[in-house]
Amino acid sequence: MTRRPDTMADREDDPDTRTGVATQTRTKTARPPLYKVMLLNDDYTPMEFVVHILERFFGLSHAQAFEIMLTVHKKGLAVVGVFSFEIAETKVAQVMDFARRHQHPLQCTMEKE
Ligand code: TYC
Repeated sequence: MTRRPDTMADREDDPDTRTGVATQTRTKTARPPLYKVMLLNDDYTPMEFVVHILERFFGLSHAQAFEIMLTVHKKGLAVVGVFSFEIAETKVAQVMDFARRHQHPLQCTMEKE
């Protein structure tokens, strides 16, 4: 049997060295970004009002709401929940609107996690 010199054709036949254009695409499964919703402390909003907001808009128990309110009061702010962009935006709007209607200066913000 005559042996041909090593050529590109031989390399193409070898499964370990085959060259070509990769056509397989990665299926994208990236999760959407999440947003932290935070309450900020101030000197005027009554503690019970903040507790009520946490129960009403964030579904927290009275005990959980009181605990988070105290964290905000002592540390200046706290994350009260993590949501998709649209849900976070809605929570912030609900809190800000409710506080404004009751003439309290309470501030609620959101930030990408
Ligand atoms: N610091 C307020 C007070 O002493 C209470 C308070 C808690 C206000 C949390 C805002 O997000 C807040 N009455």
